[in-house]
Amino acid sequence: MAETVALTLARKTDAEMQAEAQKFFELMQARRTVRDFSPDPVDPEVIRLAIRAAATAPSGANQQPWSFVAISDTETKRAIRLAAEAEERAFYEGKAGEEWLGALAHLGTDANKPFLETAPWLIVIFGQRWGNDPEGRKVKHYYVPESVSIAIGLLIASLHSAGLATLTHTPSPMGFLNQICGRPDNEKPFVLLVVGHPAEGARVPAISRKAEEDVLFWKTAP
Ligand code: IYR
Repeated sequence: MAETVALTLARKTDAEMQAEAQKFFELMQARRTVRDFSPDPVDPEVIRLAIRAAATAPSGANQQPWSFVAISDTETKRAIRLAAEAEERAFYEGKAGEEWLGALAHLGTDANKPFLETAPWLIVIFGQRWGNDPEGRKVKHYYVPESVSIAIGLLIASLHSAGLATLTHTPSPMGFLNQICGRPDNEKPFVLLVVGHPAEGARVPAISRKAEEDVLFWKTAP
């Protein structure tokens, strides 16, 4: 038998649940992806706590197949910017193709990524394709993309709840991040998360969220 411990989770009333869910929805619906960051510093303790929250995510076989690299060092941010902009130039100058560039056009993005140096923090989230047991033998990891993506969702939610802006940046390919961050080959970069306060007067694209009936489908008793 697997070892168990008591679960501590207080039951809420319907009214409490609805109030909490409403509050969380209102918090999350105010989140926007930001590309215009203030250089103002952010306390590393906030970054640490957000990563601790992210690392509570459910994961395949509870293997917790992630690592987080939190970067505020100017030199490292510069190296990441240079490598990312090189990939982005290749993307915007041909690799993307007309259709992809068309889908992106409303965001107004281009190959310049000054925020990689301006923002006080970059967090690179790596997924561990496999692990090592205490004897150094390879251990297969399960559901790595799902697990890491859930952790990234929690990380973004935590940073947003702390009042910080984030940008999920994914230059492609991102292999340069292993080298710059000093992470081993079994780890794959999933997202380069840019974190900080928005620049004063920052603006974001006018977007809308899909209507509820286009994303939520009930199958309830008639
Ligand atoms: N990585 C590029 C392009 C890009 C792609 C998608 I899909 C986006 O939602 C946004 C940008 C860039 O960062 O500019």
